[in-house]
Amino acid sequence: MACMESKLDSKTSPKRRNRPEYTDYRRAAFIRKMYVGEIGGDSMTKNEVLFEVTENHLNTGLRGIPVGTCRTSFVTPSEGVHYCGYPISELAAFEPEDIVYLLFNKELPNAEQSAAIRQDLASRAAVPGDLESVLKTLPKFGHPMDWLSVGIHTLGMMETTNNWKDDALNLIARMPRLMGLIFRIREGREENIPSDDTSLSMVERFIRCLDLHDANTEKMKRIISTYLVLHMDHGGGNLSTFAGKAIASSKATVYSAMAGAMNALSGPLHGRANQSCLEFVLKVGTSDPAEVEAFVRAELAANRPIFGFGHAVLRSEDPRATVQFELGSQICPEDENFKIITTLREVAPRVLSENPKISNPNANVDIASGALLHHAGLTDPTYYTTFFGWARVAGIGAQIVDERTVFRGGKGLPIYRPKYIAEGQNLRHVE
Ligand code: AMX
Repeated sequence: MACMESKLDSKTSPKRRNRPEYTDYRRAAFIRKMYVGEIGGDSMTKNEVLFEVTENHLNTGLRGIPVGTCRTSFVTPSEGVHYCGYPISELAAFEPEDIVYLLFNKELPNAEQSAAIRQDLASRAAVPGDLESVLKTLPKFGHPMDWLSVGIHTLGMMETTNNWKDDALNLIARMPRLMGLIFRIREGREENIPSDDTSLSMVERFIRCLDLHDANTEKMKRIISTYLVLHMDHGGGNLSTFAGKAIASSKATVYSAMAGAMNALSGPLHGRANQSCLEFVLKVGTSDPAEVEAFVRAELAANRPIFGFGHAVLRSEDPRATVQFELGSQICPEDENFKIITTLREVAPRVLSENPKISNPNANVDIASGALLHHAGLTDPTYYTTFFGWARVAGIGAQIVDERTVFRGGKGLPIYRPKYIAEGQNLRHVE
């Protein structure tokens, strides 16, 4: 096995020393080059050494090890996620349909293309079977992410074309109805569900299905639209995207791959963190700075995480958090939860900075999304990860289509097969 002297940061803990991203100067150089466009696409030469694998890299969850290329998005430590080169902060005001177009076509649509993608999605939107009857059989106490995964599988059983792009776009177009039905049926509001109106936008179709009489639908639309745009993609290696692409590499269907991706997203270390964040905000329960600081310190003393702060890649406030704070200050500055997260945003980074091992004490995307969804009338945090999943279906779908139909001159990537090295398994024989 090739071994290389690692350049260790003297400030790093032994635990961090084992992480490739902190120990391998080649990775730092690789990332720098990638961000300035020296690596990727046509500029990559086939023989260039990108990374050297040492024993330190084993059993680290592939963290930081380059395994492929991504045409839809990348993440930088300072500006966060970019879709097809555009920093997310510049895309936040677009409609979700336009960002679906961007992820699939790698260009923002002009007015004509924008109208065409809406029409295309509308033409694919009708659910091709009795989804309601299937959802009505599911246990009401099951987690909404499990409902989402079953719902996606069910859509696949109802119709799969086996054309990667058609299946990905069909699923994106059917997600609003699936999402609305999950809410309605799981909450026991099974009667008088409005029929789908495919002439509406994706978010409007979800809101129509939800049919919450006391909700401010304009605010809800703005909050959910922004949420979807901010969460649609996040590079190629996040767990749900990676899992979805790995499953699709066996030529399983888009629906099977996406249901698997949603299962990965449902974990508390991945997508379900946004549910935990709002639960955390509700637990803080005050926007008084001194009380919030005492709460944060008590949580840290009890070895509990300060939800909504920190990030594996970003080293400044996540621009997706900044966008949502700006949105909240426009539409709900007096909302109690919004006031709590505003105080947390001032207090927590200062307290977390006292601990030098925390790489990024600033707010992440999850700090604000729950407070905004709550303000919109979606008050049960158990559902929040399904919005994340809804959004990610676009990015994961686009990445699956790229891997299956664009890479290797259109032949698609081979089936994923990373190497594992045998441990504790000396050859022996049954006596
Ligand atoms: N509260 C308490 N401790 C924190 C912390 C926080 N917000 N952020 C980092 N730390 C701790 C880590 O647990 C780690 O401790 P350890 O050495 O004892 O294991 C140490 O500081 C160093 O961590 P790091 O290198 O700065 O970050 P990471 O890549 O290991 O973890 C993350 C990143 C997001 C998991 C972490 O910051 C965290 O747990 N945050 C709180 C939970 C949260 O908000 N999750 C949502 C993530 C949103 C997202 O990524 N999309």
